[in-house]
Amino acid sequence: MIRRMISASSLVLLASLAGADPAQDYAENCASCHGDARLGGTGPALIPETLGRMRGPNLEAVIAHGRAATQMPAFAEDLSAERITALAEYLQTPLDMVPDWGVEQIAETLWLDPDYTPADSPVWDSDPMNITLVVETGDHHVSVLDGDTFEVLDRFETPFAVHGGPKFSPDGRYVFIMSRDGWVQKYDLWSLHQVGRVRAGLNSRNIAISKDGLHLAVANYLPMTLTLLSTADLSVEKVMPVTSKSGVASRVSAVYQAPQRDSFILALKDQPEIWEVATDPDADPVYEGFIHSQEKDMVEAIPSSEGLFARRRIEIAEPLDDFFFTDDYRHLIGASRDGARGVVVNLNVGREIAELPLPGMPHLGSGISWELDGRRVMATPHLKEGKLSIIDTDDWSVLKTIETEGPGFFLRSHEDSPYFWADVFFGPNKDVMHVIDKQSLEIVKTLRPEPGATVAHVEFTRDGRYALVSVWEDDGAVIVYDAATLEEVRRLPMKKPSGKYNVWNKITFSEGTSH
Ligand code: DHE
Repeated sequence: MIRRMISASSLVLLASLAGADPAQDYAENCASCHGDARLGGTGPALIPETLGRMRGPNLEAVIAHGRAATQMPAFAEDLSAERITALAEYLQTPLDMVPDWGVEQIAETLWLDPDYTPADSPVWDSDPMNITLVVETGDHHVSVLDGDTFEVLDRFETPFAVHGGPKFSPDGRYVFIMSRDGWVQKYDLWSLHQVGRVRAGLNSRNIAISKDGLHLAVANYLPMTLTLLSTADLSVEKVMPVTSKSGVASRVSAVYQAPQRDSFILALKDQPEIWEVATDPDADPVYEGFIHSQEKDMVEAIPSSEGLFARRRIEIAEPLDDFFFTDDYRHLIGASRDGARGVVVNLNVGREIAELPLPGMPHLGSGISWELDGRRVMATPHLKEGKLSIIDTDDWSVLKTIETEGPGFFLRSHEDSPYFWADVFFGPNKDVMHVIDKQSLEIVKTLRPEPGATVAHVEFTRDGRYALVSVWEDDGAVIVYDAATLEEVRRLPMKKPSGKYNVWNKITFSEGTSH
C-alpha cells in the first residue's frame, strides 16, 4: 500500500470549516458513478493519479457544466460555486491509501463459476457464426441472440458498466467482456454459461484478444498498467507498468489486436508513445513478410530473443486519445481529444508520416473503411460536430465532409451492404439515424424510429441482410431493419441496449465494424 502525507480527512475538516462538506457532496452526487472510494465505476477513478490533465479550474468547470461526449452531468444547479471548488480540491487530494493492483491482487479476485460445465457442442441449433450479443446497460446484462430468428437464447448478468466491444475467441465459442471497474468476464456461448471473472484493473478502458486467442490484454487507467491474462483460465500472465521512455507513468488510451502483425497495439494517454506488444513468440523479426521494400532499412524490429510480450516503443509528437488502423495495419490514424488534427503513424517505420485536418473531436475508434472508386477510404464521426469525415487512406486527404443532424458516436457497415449507418447521439436530434450511400456519399434515408428516444449503434447480421439498431432507453429495444429496403421488420424489447456484436463480423474483422 502507498501511504500518503496529506489525508483526505484533514481536507474534509478544513472544507467543512469553510461551510462545504466535499466528502458528503461526493457521497451524494458522485459515488454512484465513480465508486465509494473514488476508484471508479461507470465513471473514471477520481484521484490525482488519473485526473492527469484535469487540474485546477478545468476540473471545476467539468463538475459545474458536465463533460461533452460522456455521461458526466452538470452540477451547477445543485451545488454552489464554493461547494464545487471544495469538491474539486477534494478530488485532487491523494487517497490515504491506493491499493496496489499487481499480479497477486489480481489473482486473488479470480472466481471460476463452480456451476460451469463445458458443453461438448452448442446447446442450441442456431448458426454459431451468426450469434449476436446485445449489451444491455440498463440492468447490466447481455442478451445472446440467434442472428437468424432473433430469438433470445440466454440473458446473463455482466459486471457493472460494461464498456467497449466484447472480444470473441477466434473460433467464436468464448466471449470476454470488460467493465469500466476492471472486471473481465469469460462466457461460453456453446454452454450458455459464465466461466468466471477476474478484476484485471481498478479502472479499465478496453480489452483485446491475441490472434491465436491465447492472451487477453486489458488496458488500464488505474493502475497505469497493461494486464495480460491467459484466456484459458483468466490467470495473470504479466502486468506491464505503462511508463514512457522518459520514465513517466501513463494511462492507456486503448489496446487493439493487429492481426497481420500478430501483436497488440496500444497508445499512451498521457505520454507521446505508441506501444506494440508481440503476441507471437517465434516471430523473427515480427514484421518480416509484410513490410514494404522501401521501409525495410527503417524498421526497428523486436529482437526475437525478447519473445512473447516483447515491447516496441514508437515515439510521437502528442499523446493519442483515440485511434484507428488501416486494413493492413501498416498505419494508425490517431487524434488527441483536445486537438483539431489527426496524425498518421506508419507503424512499420515507427514515425508520423502525415497530418489530417480533423476538428470537432473525431471519434476514430468507431471508424470504418471500404473501397470507393478503387481507393480505400475511411469514415469517422465527430463527437462535437454534426459531421462525418471521409478520408482517402492513399493520400490522407479529406474527400468529403458529410453534414448530419448532430454529433454522433458510432458508424457501422457490412461488406454486402451499399450503405453505412451513422447515429446522432447528442443534441435535439439524438433520435436520428442516417443511412448513407458508400459510393455517392449522400444520405439516402434519415430514420427516426422512436421520436425523442436516443437511437444509436448498429450491427449487421453475418450476411449483411439485417441491421440491428439500439433504442438507448431504459425501456428500450433493438430494432431489426431490412438492410436493403430500410424497413423495420422486428422490435425486441431490451433494457437500455448499447453495443451489439455479431460473432462472424467480429472474428473476421469485417471492414464495416470497429476493431
Ligand atoms: Fe466508448 C467503444 C472510448 C464514452 C459506448 N469507447 C469504445 C472504445 C474506446 C472508447 C477507446 C473502443 C474499445 C473497444 O471496443 O475495444 N468511450 C470512449 C471515450 O473516450 C468516451 C468518449 C469517454 C469515456 O467515458 O470513456 C466514451 N462510450 C462512451 C459512452 O458514453 C458510451 C456511449 C456509453 C458507455 O457505455 O459508457 C460508450 N464505447 C461504447 C460502446 C463501444 C465503445 C458501445 C463499442 C463499440 C463497438 O461497436 O465496438
